[in-house]
Amino acid sequence: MVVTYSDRRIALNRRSFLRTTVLAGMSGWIAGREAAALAAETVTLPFANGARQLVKFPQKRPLLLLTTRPPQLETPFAVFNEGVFTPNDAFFVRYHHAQIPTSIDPAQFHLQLKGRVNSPLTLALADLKTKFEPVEVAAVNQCSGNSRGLSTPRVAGGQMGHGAMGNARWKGVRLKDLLEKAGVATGAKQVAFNGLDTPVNEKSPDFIKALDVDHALDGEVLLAYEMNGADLPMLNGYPLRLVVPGYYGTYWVKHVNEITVLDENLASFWMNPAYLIPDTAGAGIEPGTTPKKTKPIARCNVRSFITSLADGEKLGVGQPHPLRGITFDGGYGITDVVVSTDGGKVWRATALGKDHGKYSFREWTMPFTPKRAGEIVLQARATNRIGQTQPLEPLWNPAGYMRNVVETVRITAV
Ligand SMILES: Nc1nc2c(c(=O)[nH]1)N[C@H]1C(S)=C(S)[C@@H](COP(=O)(O)O)O[C@H]1N2
Ligand SMILES: [Mo]
Repeated sequence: MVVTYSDRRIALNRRSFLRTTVLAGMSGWIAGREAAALAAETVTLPFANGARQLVKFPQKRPLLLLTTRPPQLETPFAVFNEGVFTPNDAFFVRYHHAQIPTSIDPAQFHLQLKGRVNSPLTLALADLKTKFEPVEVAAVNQCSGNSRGLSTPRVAGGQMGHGAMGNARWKGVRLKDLLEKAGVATGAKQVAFNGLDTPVNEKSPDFIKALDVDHALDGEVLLAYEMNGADLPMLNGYPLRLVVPGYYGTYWVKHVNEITVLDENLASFWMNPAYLIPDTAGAGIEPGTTPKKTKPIARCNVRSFITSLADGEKLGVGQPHPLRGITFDGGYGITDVVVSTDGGKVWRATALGKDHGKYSFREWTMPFTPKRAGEIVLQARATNRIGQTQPLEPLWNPAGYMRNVVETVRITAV
């Protein structure tokens, strides 16, 4: 019998109230027969070398394994059909460095706010939860490289399908409130965020990201300690993470324990040269070339997905199947999703579901009944409030960032 990690975790949690044990067994978790048994279940993503084991990590259900150290896990796409909020145990995981915290005592954790401020602060987790107004926002966290595996020509980097995104209700405190308490010095330019994870050697650059001061003070950026009504899972940044609504996941620093106000732009590998996109419409350039001019990646572009059907599924002719999916953008708000069931000739309106806020996934639905037997090519295309939509042909860039082409699902009516 396979003893999964969760069994051990439950046993540990009974003994200890503290969070300190949560990832304690991680070092030995995938060994011998367990690994073989777990490897039996795989998902195959639609590109070469797309087979992924479904592997269970602490506080997670089995997710698609990209790398083990650091854990990089993708959400099985079917999860997105279950609702617009991604359950914590299904939420994707992304790290750059293998030395990640596996045990944090919330009573010992402190956040430091320093640099170009009038009075530096050191705050305990309890201070954050009791001394500042709690706020909650529904927002999508999407990796810049979500769907990168589908780039043609292929590009280097984590070969992900569409599962490096998720939507949650994030609860925490406004970054603005903390910065105002400390008092930002005049002339400050950026605010830098560092978390508890570190590279395995001192030559690799620590993962530090920064936001412009105006952005940091806009009242929307949060330091979140809860996700969907529960503590953040360890792998999603326990006990505190940055939430930057509308912006790609790279800015959503996990395990944040150090905030530094700077009077210049942060010189960090992870700001430049990493995470730069071509400074062109849609961040696309001629496939195989190098961009002439770049800029830091910022807001998510418009996307929509069909979630109720997957490639290769069969529907009965004359059998109604309500089509369903999700849509989102970088915070302007989706106004419209149209769907084609004939490979892009005719596009029909869909109904948008409940609006959970302009940063959330939103459901769309459309009644559909296959009329005759044969292949059916399904596509969804969203438009946002400022008229941005999804390209019909994929845009390409060297890092495979910001894919948002209209995706295609091919099914068969029988
Ligand atoms: N401390 C820390 N925070 C981080 C990262 C990291 O490597 N270290 N990766 C970032 C990237 S690239 C993404 S896409 C998101 C992913 O968030 P998740 O792991 O909670 O899904 O975390 C961001 N925050
Ligand atoms: Mo990412």
